[in-house]
Amino acid sequence: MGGRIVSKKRNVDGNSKNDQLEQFRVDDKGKALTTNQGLKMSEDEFSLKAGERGPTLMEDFHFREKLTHFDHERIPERVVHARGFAAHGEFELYESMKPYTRAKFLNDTTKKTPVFVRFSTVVGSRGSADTVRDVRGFATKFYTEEGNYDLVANNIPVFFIQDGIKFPDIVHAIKPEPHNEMPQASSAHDTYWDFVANNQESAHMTMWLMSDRAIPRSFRMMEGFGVHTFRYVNEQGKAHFVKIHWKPKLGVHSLVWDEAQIISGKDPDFHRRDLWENIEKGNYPEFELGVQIIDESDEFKFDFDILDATKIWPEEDVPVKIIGKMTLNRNVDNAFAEIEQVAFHPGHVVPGIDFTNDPLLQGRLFSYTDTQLIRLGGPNFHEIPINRPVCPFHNNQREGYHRQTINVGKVSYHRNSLAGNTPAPVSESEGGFAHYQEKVEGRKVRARSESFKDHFSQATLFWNSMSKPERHHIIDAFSFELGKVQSESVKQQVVDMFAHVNLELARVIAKNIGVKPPKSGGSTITKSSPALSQENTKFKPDTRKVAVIITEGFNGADVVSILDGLKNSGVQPEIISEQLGKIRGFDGVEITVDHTFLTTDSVLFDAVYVVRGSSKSRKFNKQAGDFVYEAFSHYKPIGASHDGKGWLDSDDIGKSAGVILEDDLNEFVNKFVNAISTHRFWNRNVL
Ligand code: HDE
Repeated sequence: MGGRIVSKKRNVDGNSKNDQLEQFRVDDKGKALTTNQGLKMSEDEFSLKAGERGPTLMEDFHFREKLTHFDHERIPERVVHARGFAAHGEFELYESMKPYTRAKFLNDTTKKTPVFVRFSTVVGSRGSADTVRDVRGFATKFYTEEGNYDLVANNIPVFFIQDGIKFPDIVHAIKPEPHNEMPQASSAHDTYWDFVANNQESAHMTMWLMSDRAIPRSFRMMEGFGVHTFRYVNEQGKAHFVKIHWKPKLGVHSLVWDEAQIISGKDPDFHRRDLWENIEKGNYPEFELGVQIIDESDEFKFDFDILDATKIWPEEDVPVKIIGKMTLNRNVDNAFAEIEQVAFHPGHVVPGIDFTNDPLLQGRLFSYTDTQLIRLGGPNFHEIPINRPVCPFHNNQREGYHRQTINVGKVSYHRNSLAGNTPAPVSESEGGFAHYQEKVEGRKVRARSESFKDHFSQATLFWNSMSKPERHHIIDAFSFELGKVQSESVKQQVVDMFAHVNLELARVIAKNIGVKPPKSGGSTITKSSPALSQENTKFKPDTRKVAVIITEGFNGADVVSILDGLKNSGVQPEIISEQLGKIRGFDGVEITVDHTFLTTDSVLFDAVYVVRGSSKSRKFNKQAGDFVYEAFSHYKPIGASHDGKGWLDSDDIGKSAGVILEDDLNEFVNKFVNAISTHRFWNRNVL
């Protein structure tokens, strides 16, 4: 096939999805320019005209083809989750799940399953910023030998609504308001909060949305949750209820809100850049797969309905069993072809995985194919390379827009005799999917089960589980968002509603936003779930970014030894100075500068190491001082050499928690790395 080929890096490598994608990759480099019909062209910059200064001619097929293709380059963005980024990887199983599910990729610990994962925000349009306050999508396509299995998850374990029929309502409410299309990518406006107050099933999810979970530090540092209760079904036909989790090896970490907002301007691509760069550097993100399992006979043993998607199963009550690990190890070749065209669907399952009657899940089972039909332009989107299963697929579906398969033969119906009655369904023992035979009976009703009507207990459980700083962040987030709401009535309704979650919480918010403090409310729930607090996650120095502020005349030997010490601990230092190029220490050591204060910003780093040097430039000193103070006020670790201490004198920064001064060189690296592992120091005196 002319023109098809490819960088060595991506060549066939035994990953069955990568091997399959190889045949579709085209490298145009070094080739003659042709039309789409393969005609080589002698000119590509001037349209065909009647005279040098005359009108362009209709006959110019090259011009028409080029412009027409360009005019049709865009497809509709996803109605939700429009902005996203993705990577390839693989899943390996630690322990066979055979007792629970017959899914082959969950039975055989010797096999690796190729995966493609798309992370996203929900509300913003495709060009919006990464670090907005929002839920993150976390959708994984497993290319298994039995067909594609999609785990279309979020980084928050519950949802705004309980029934799929209300999805257009919540989305209309949270998207920019229709009359002026503002605000972009934000829930801080009247219609979202009006929805919340008048649809109180959203209480629990709103607590999560106002928490640090909604401003993750990185896609690599988020949990993923399948949200719904699914079913695993084993070879004997026995079923268990399951909830599915992804647990990041780096722990679950967040930004602070002020920082997140600044990053939206300084680097709107912050999360995708972080994912891309770390994969390029070989810092492959890893997530462990966990399952919570409930026996069918225990369905009614909980004080909530396990089919209600606004409820979690507290991990302390139903432990998460870790069964495997996913590693993301390859960036995409082409964002449109792969990330924009990938089509996920919670209904893409394999034998051994089945649904429950969760009314939210039931709604999703309809919506995803429907949305792909408009977004990807017809029923053959499964043939787009990123969406193709790695196993063969055969049926009697034919034709439609953009059909690529050339099905040979004259038979395209079942049952037939002309093709020996094939393609034919196969039995379960031969790998055929059979729906779980759940017994259902009932009247046709438009109603919601009584067991779905407690909207506040788990919202309180969440609040009870938060640490002091996390509670402060939640109060600040409510106060920010409701502070942007215009309607006094909506503000009051929300405060009155959240009094049922926690009276004190509602009173503080009421004070901050200038409405009447609620007189009644409160909750009798005292239970907490430590697993919900990010304070109980893993803290590691790995891949944390440290800004090294330095000018000419530094102590080269010391700096090199400290940078090596940091790198050996997994930390990623980057050098910031007055200008790009190289700078020299007084002992002749040279260091390459990565950024200036023009090209980067304090908010883009996890910690700062202030080396200084001999620069007397007032501008540099001012910029460096601001940089350090900003990091300080975002509670980040700061390390300083003897020279660098000068920037820390004011505001007593030098005496604060998480500020490490370089007294003894060896000790310094250890102490600074420990501080970096702590991530943030909340007990600082920050105005
Ligand atoms: Fe989605 N959702 N959703 N959703 N969802 C879509 O499908 C929908 C829900 C989630 O990276 C859409 O291809 C309905 C819960 C992710 O491509 C659409 C309901 C959870 C993604 C759709 C829900 C999700 C989507 C838009 C309520 C967490 C991005 C474009 C019944 C478990 C996937 C598309 C990607 C995308 C419908 C609720 C996760 C319109 C009707 C709950 C991660 O089909």
